[in-house]
Amino acid sequence: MANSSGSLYMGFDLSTQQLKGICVNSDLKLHYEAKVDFDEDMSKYGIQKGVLTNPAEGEVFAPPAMWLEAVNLVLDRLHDQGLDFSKVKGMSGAGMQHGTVFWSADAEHLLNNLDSSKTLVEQMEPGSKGERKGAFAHPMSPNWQDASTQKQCDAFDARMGDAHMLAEVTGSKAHHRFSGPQIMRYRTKYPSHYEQTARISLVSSFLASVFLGNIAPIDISDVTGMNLWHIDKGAYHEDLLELAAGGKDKVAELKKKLGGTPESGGDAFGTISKYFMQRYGFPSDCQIIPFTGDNPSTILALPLRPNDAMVSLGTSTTFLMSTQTWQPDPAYHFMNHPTTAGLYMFMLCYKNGGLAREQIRDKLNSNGDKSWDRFNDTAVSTPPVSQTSASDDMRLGLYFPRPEIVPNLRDGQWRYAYNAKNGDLKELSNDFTPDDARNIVESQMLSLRLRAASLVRSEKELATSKHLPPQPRRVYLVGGGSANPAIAKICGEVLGSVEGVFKLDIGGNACALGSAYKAVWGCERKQGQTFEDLIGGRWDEDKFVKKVADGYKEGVFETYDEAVKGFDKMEKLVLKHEGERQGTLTGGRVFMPEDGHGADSQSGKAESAK
Ligand code: XUL
Repeated sequence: MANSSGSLYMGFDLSTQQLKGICVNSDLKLHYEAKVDFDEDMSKYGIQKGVLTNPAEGEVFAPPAMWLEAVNLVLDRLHDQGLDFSKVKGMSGAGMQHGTVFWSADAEHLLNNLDSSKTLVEQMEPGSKGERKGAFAHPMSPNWQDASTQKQCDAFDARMGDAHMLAEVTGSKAHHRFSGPQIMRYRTKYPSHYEQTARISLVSSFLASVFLGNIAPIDISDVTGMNLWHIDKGAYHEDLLELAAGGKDKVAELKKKLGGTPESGGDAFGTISKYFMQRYGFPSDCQIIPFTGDNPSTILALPLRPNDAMVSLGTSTTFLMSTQTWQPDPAYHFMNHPTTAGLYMFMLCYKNGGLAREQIRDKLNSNGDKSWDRFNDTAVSTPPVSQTSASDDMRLGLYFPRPEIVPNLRDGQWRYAYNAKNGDLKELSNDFTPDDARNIVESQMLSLRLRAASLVRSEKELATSKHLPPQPRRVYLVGGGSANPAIAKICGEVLGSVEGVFKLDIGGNACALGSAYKAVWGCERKQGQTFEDLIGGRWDEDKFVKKVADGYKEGVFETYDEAVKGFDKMEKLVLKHEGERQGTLTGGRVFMPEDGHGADSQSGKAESAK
């Protein structure tokens, strides 16, 4: 299709706390953006930070009815800004990964026959006493922060042999939040609701379904966040389905509930439903391009090349790369790339991030001041790993205000001195010192460097044409912490990205932008044209990204090479000590709950200097 000027494309991001809607043109420029904040706008649902919880069972969930209400509201807000929906030729969207929505047998009919004079929620979740009516067989959607499925996770790992084998097959070991274990628990906790569930969507395909007016397929990338998809075969894994469904004879029924997953991330599911044409004036040919998970969508916010990395510095930390290398491991995730067959998305998801840095900032300020000035000044004036000379010990630490899963460790802080010459580790007093400002950022970046090491390759330094040690080509920062120059500087020094550290400077939010770009690609690509090619061709580097820090620095990078070894050793030692401690406390099996975590990619207040 030709690059039709005047066309607009929408992208949505349905995250834990907000629904964002944005609009770009064919040249990828941002024109409109609006959001609905659940705590602010939807407090009547009783949610906090977008969710409801049942701490006794580790459950975290949210009502899809609230999201329906948010869809109307975000479109109303875009309309109030002057968005002419009749120009919208296509849309795509993203949803927080892993969450499931359980549709009733009436859902499809309801979605198909909506009265445009009424809101979505009044027609699809009319409220019921006793028997459920409306579009949902179950009123809640388990959230990615849910931690109620340890038993089911054990069963999933065991079904393939162990966590390594499950990761080998599905790209990830069993995780509490992943949809397979969640569906298994739902079936046993709410058998009648499971029975009444005609279809199961992920959060992304739920949102796509609303716009499509039919239950939309789960997309090729988000399907790999379920622990159910055999990545190599490109199909659901029968044994894992059997486990989730509760028997061989139940597999076909679960398959039907899940529906098919098309191979292409770019072929439209269909056109927008009549409801949105009549109520908002969308054109009848507005294409619904597959909606995907928030992390896969985030990597589409720019033409990310192999060996480029994205680091999302929100409440949690996420590291994303697009790669051809298939190297699964229980410590991280491999997922199908959302647009390009043969590519994978490598993802590291930490639970800790912004909060850990804020704690150190608050210790440094000590007067309740929330400014980052002192933290930043201290961080950049402290030498790498607190070494004033190469013979000094390196100061390393772990800072986890919340239980972490990379590695699987309780909340707490640990500080060590590492002697790089003889490999000795000495535990330090666990009290705060100002060096922590640098050491905490180093700690977070060293963990990324350690785990991404085998995926990055050697780059040639442009100026000298010299081959450098393996490292990312570029690091792109997104999320609240990306506004902080000290974090960007240390990130560049530790990860050593040869071209430096960059920040998206296009406005909007990376995840919603990725979706809008996916819609542009889905609608305007020529036969066989890849996402990278189309978006790369329209990408205005000077306007869309800003270099915020240098990367590779000879000498510093090599110092961190030594530090990574010490960091790895320190983590293993702490894990061993904690294992022993737990063992003596419980007298038996060591169980470290894998609490919720992840990249609600744009969350976290901006860690700017002011
Ligand atoms: C990823 C994850 C989170 C959610 C919410 O595995 O659980 O990043 O996608 O953002």
